[in-house]
Amino acid sequence: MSNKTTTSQTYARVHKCRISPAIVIMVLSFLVIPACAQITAKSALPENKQQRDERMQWWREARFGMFIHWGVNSVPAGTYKGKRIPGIGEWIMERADIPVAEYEQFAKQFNPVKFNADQWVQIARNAGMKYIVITSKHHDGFCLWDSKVGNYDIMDASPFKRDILKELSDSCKKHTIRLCFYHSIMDWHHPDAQAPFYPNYDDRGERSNPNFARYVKTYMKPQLRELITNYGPLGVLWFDGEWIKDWTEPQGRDLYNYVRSLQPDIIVNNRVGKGRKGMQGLTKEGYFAGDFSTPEQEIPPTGLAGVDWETCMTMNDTWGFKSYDHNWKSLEDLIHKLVDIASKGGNFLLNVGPTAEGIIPEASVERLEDMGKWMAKNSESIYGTTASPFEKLPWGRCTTKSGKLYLHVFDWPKDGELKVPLPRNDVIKAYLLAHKDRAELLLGSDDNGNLIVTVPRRAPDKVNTVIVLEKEAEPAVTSQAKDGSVTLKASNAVVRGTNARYESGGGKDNIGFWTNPDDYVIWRFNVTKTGTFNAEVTFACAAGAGGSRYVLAVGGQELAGTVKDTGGWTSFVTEKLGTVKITRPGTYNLSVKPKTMPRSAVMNLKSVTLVPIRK
Ligand code: H79
Repeated sequence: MSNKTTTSQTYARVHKCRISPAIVIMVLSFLVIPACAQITAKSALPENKQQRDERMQWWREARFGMFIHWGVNSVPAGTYKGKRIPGIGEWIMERADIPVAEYEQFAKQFNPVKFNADQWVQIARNAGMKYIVITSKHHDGFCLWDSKVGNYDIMDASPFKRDILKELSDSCKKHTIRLCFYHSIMDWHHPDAQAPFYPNYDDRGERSNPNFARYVKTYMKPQLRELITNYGPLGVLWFDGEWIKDWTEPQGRDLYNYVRSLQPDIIVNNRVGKGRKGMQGLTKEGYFAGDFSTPEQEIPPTGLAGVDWETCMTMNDTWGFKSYDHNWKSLEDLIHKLVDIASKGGNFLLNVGPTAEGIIPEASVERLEDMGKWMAKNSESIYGTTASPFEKLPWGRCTTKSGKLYLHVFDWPKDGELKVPLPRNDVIKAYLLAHKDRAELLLGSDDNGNLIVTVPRRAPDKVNTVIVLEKEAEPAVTSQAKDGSVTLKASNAVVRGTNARYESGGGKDNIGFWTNPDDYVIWRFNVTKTGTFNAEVTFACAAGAGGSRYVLAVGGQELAGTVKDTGGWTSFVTEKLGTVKITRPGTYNLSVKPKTMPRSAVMNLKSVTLVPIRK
């Protein structure tokens, strides 16, 4: 298999909406199907977009998870009968043509006495990972839990006799990590599945086992029921080995529905059905079983609008432990990959392959610890972010959320000037995410209208320094009323500055605390009925506080106003300021900016109304 990874610097603009969690509501509404439910293409279940968004929310926010490939393949650890077997370690049964009965002997030697679920979960947590996906059963068919449906499992076929998945399930609950299972549809051990195909257990879809339906009905599905009901609630069921001839898209759909009927909010990968395109893992057109795409050992060149995806990847060249694979990726490479993926709107599922003793290899632990150190300072730029708005950035990557851009600088500018393709005016301030004092970085622009951030001469973090850009908030757009008037209320204004803010209650419904004359307010509104309008300002000002002068600007026109005493901070009056002409339909800004503030405050501003003048 190919171990190439793509880290192309092209991006796509991806926009996803996030909805607050309401899993209870989701489950209820799932049971009571709304008459007008819009059926999404991705799911076989009646689920509308909002319900799907709620179900996917934790996963989309998590961005970083741990894959654990573990089982009896860690006993041979890449060597069979004294020979080093090429390829990925968990495939040794297939690669070395090991007969079932012989392979079963490894199960008898699988006694991972050093396994400590808490330790593993801590390693994931400290790395900043939010979920763990462990192989409940890999292609070799060995089960890591106490299955009542079969006896090729940790209790009945190995000397260990501890329920590994139960211990992990308890630990994950304790440490608030989501537990997820990888489960292979292909099974090289079960006589009704691929076992009789020895020595080609994986014949790439050539042959059928006439009893495969029985395996699905009496073995695989009951086992999945055990996993969901006894070890859940689960985060994800991560299927694999779906390419065999015996597996079809309708079976995939049926399995998807089956696991979701057992746990309605469970998330299922696209390998449940036949929809994945090779190792790139994206779902083909027209297929819909599964909730997310699964690129394996590669990162897509761009993000994909509206597609949930997760790249799974090894830290060396094997998933299951191989004693002699020391080809570890560097810390820098791993952090860059995590960020590259986040900048394209995907998740990173990074693998560890523990030994037959139950130890996660030291090389993996070190890298995870170091990723954790970076995450401890910078995870705000990963969790809950969405894809970069930029096509390409020569120095690194960008992630974004709620009015902030996170610039991940891989290549630090030697001249101390970081160029960002954004207008200077779109940005309020910039600071280093890892610096607690959030000292503001100097902002400027070049002749081509690019933002220039002046940064320290030396990179504060050699691997990846994150610079936060806080963007100007965009005011909501107010529409014109039927009569053509536009009422801009304080509650809809965006306030820029340090002191002024919206206040309400006790007769107040206005911009107040306006004690800094540099603060100003801005609205956006839409005009369909053009014409000439009277601009009316509703405000209040306590006796003795008046006299501030201000400018109301709209559509390139300015009207001057002077605040008079109205008798109290809640004694509102409406004053006509003058007329403005709006000759084209469109979206406009209206701002109110103080010029002078001779006393303690500017005013309490309740609203600005544009009233059309009838001819
Ligand atoms: O569990 C790990 C591996 O053991 C398993 N997936 C990860 C997560 C795996 N890696 N490689 N393979 C399985 C080999 C499968 C390759 C192929 Fe195909 C199957 C080539 C042709 C059929 C996948 C499906 C690529 C094209 C179609």
